[in-house]
Formats: sequence, structure tokens, C-alpha cells
Amino acid sequence: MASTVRASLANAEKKEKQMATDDFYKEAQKEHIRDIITAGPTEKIEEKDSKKEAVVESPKIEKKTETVQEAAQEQKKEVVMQQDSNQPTDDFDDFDDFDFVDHYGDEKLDDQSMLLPENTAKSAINCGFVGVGGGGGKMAKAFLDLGFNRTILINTTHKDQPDGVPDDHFVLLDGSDGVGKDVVAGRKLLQENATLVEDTLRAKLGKVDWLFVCASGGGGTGSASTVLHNTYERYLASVQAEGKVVYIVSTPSSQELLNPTIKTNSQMLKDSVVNSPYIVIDNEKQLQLLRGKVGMLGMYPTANRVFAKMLAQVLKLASESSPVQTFDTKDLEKCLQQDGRMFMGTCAVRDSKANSLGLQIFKACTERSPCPPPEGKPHTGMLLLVVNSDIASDPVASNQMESAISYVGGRSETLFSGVYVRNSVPGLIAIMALGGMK
Ligand SMILES: Nc1nc2c(ncn2[C@@H]2O[C@H](COP(=O)(O)OP(=O)(O)OP(=O)(O)O)[C@@H](O)[C@H]2O)c(=O)[nH]1
Ligand SMILES: [Mg+2]
Repeated sequence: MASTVRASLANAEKKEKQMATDDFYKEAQKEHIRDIITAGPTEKIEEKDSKKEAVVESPKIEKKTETVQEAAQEQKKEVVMQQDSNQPTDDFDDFDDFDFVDHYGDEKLDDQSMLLPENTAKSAINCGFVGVGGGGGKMAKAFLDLGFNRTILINTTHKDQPDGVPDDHFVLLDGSDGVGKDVVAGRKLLQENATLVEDTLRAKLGKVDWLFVCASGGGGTGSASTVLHNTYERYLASVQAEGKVVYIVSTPSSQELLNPTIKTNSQMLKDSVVNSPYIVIDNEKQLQLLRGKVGMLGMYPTANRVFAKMLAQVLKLASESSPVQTFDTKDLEKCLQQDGRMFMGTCAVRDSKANSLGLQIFKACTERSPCPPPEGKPHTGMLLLVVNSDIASDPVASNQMESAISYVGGRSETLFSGVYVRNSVPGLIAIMALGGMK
């Protein structure tokens, strides 16, 4: 019995000593780490007082480290010996065994160095814009100016880099200084650079769900932009995008259409987008709407800005909730994903209590839109009404707004609508879209 007690005491003493030694090692290691952090580079540690140097150079710690390393080596040898002779005997470190853990972690090893700043424009969907060719680039720039920073302009000549577009947003494809309205040359050049474009989209735009591709029909570069359709789709698939490619294409003015090359190029672009969602902007129509209001120099920049603001307003409203009726993200996605042509128009109505408000809105939006008029039976319809709180709480105006929604609803298979209240709006503002037109 006494010998058992003695043995226990001796054990306890041994343990205590051991623990004290262990604690000392732990403390010493902690202090060592603290020293390194506070002292900075190694040379500075040597300048420290001798006590700390002693800790740093403690042979016991090194011995302990050696022992751990030796143990690890022994263990490694054992594992290798136990392996089946048919199995590969890679010279792996213990830590390599757990390298899979990092792959499930939060840390991403993507190269973020080329990534453009995030969009500052409010939007229900995560989107990027690509402008191809001179006109396409200028249309895309209008979205960049509104805060859609995930925008790039692709061109075959630096001469088409619009003023005010930072270099980071401009992608010049080498091999030609423009293609001089030659759409065959444009297609060849874009195709040769397909991989570069795909990589650039990934590096600069990162993950977006919807890619709006802007191009002007008539020239050689923009008219060839759809040759990269698979490239845009491959990029979207690679970033697990949940949306689609949506084209915004312009058609030339009547004067320009007198030129057979411009006419053929433009038709080629129009024909190549029909199996995707697309918006056509009729340059003749939009220039007529602006003639007399804006000088020649400001014509396209104004037209581009006005259209960009209309689309941006739809993307923004879909991100907001309304006390009356909300047009939400899913509604917006349903409208955008419909293959075929989409019409968009907007108007302001002074008398929101007027009879036949629906007809009035439909007519005004159609006439004042830069898009060709709607045709056939559109698949989807969208009507967004923005009114001040006086109008929203007026029973007569509310009835008229309801019948206006039904009127547009009757012209499309599925209607999505929203009513938003803004006290800064003097009367009623309507934005109408009809999509899926074949
Ligand atoms: N909507 C819109 N259309 C434009 C604008 N600038 C040019 N266009 C139209 O775009 C058509 C084609 O011109 P560009 O876009 O410059 O041609 P490109 O695609 O650069 O082709 P190449 O110069 O032949 O390589 C013109 O005929 C105009 O109708 C613009 O800012 N907005
Ligand atoms: Mg050009």
C-alpha cells in the first residue's frame, strides 16, 4: 500500500515536472512568436537583449522540434512501408494529405487583378455590358456612365475608343486597324480572338448573370458581333450565370441604308440575333425624335444616354419594393429571358384620370420609343407606372391605372406590372416593354 502511494507520489511529481517543462516550452514558443511579431525582421531579434536571444536559440526547443520532425519522418516511413506495393508511393508531406480542406474553404485563388469595380448602379440583376464596334461601344459607354462598371468595349481599332472611357474598359483586338465595313473580315478577326475575349470577360467582368451585348448594324465589326455568341455563352456558363445573353442592336438611318453594304451588314446582324432575347434600336426613329432638340454632335450620345437610362430604370425599379404593386426580380428575369425581339418605350402622362389611359400610354410609348413598333402577339408584357402619392391615393386615377394595366395585359400573353410611388414625379410616368416577338 505504502509503496503504491509512494509510486503515485513519484508519478505525480514526474508529471508535474513534465508539465512544468511542457509549459515552459509552450511559453517559450509563444514568446518566440511574440518576439518575431513585435521585432519584425530577424536581424532585429538579434539586437534584442540576451534573455530573449537565449529563448530564440534555446537548444531544447530546437531539440523538441527535431524530435517532432523525427517522429513525423518515422511515421511517414511507416505509412509508406504499409502501402500496397501496387499503389503509388508519392513522396507526400503529412500536410499534403489535408490539402483538400482548402479547396472547400472560402478562400478563392482567382486572379482578381483585372476585375473591374462592381456596378454602382442599383439593379435587381447582376449584369455586365459589352459593346462591340464603334456604335456598340458608344451604346455600352452610356451604361458605364450610369455606374454599370462591369462594362467592356471591344474593337478592332483604338480610334473607336470613345472619350472618357478608361483603358481598363477598352479591349483592342490586334491584327487590323478597323475592318472598313467588311463584315467577313470582322467575323474572322473576332473569331480568331474568341479565346482572348472569353478570358477577358471572365477576368474583367467576373461573375455576372446577364450579359448585354450592344452592337450597331452597318459596320464591319459590330455587325459581326454575334459570331462570338458561343463565346459569350461559354463565359456565362463558366461563371455559373443564371441569366442569358441579351442583344441590344441598332439599325442604320434611312440615309445610311441607301448604301448596299451597310444594309446587308445590318440585316446580317438582325438575322443572327433572332434566337436570343434582343432589343432593336431604330437609329432613324431615334434621330427623328431628337432632331430639332439636339445638335448633330450630341445626337448619338443623347440617344444612347436616354435609352440606357430607360433600361437602367427598369433594372432599378425591379430591385425596389412598392406599397402598391411590385415588379420583382423574377418578373424582370421572365421578361428578359424570352427569346425574340423586345420593345421598350416610355412616356409621361399629365392627366392620370383621363379615360382610356391604357390606350394613351400604349400609343405614346410606341410613338416615342427608339424601337420599331410592337408586332404580332408578344409573349411577355411589362408595364411599370410611377406616380406621386396624390395620384396613388386618388380612386379615379387608381381605376384608370388598373384599366391601363389590363389594356397592356390584353396585348401580351403574360403581363408583369408594378406601380411605384415617387413624390418627385409631377404626374404619371409609364415604362412599357413587350417581349418575345418573332
Ligand atoms: N445607336 C447608335 N448607333 C450608332 C452610334 N454610332 C454609330 N452608330 C451606327 O453604327 C453604324 C455602324 O458604325 P460603327 O458602329 O462605327 O461600325 P463598326 O461596328 O465600328 O464597324 P467598322 O468600323 O466597319 O469596323 C453606323 O452606321 C450608325 O448607324 C451610336 O453612338 N449609337
Ligand atoms: Mg468602327
